[in-house]
Amino acid sequence: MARILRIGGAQMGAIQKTDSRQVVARRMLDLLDRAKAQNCDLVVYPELALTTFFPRWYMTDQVDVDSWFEREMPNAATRPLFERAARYAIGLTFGYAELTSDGHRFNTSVLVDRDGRIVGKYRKVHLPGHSEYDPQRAFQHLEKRYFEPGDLGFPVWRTMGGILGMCICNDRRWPETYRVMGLQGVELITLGYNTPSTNAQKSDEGPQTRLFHHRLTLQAGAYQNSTWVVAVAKCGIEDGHPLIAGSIIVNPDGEIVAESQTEDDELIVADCDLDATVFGKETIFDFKRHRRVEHYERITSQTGVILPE
Ligand code: ING
Repeated sequence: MARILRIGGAQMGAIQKTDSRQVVARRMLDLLDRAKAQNCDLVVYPELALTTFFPRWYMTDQVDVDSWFEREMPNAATRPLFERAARYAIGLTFGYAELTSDGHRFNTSVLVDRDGRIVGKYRKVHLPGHSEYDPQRAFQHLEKRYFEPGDLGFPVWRTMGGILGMCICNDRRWPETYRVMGLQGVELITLGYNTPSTNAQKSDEGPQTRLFHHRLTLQAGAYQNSTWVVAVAKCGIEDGHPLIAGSIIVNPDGEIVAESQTEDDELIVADCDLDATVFGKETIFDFKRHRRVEHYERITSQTGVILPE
């Protein structure tokens, strides 16, 4: 028995501050066409796929900030993408900045099924960076300024013959992200990311270290929860600021089965057999047989460290 989903990781190169959503949408449509040509079932786009990574810019005027947000989804810029994907019977996930009708702002990702219906929404829980201008940093990372922490938890959805979940970028660095979905039986997790190639606070940390931590966390999350993980970059140099590429598809054994080779728009493809998750879930990571929750209390009761006497 095999439940194979052919996954297309639609890595996107740089989006400049002046690039319109319409120009970006055309690039996304081109990647969708490439995915169609390779008979993909689901296409995964990056975090904040419609615009440049605007949290690198310090803004004080809310009108300027809100110009980076979407008030409805689909909307004028994305409707062609939804319509063509539905015509192709291909599912999508992609990230965007969400401004809700009651005035809340989230770093959001949606899961769209083969009929073009939004079946799942996730709002980024782990927001990195800071909320005020930090002159010590080589560049700003103001996600805590522009977004609220996600209020939907880490849901999973039954769709496309399996159990799928989403997270976003910094979430991948936190083991809780994968485990909460693992405890719901997740078989494939998609995520987009925009990761600066250098550390704004540690000048000697360059892209190689960034790429090492990126792969490490994804491979660990996949293996420790016996799930597929599909991670797709927005990369390249945006207004002088480099972002890592390294889009990868990781199997339930934690092995990388596909990886991008460029820092541009590029489609990586892999056949992901969701049944490959079963052995791990029934043996080494059979949570109900092996976990000892009576010893894990600190994980949910404590936020920070409490040092010993
Ligand atoms: N970007 C980065 C990420 O988590 C970051 C921010 C990089 C935080 C490296 C810590 C270390 O990949 C986003 N958008 O979360």
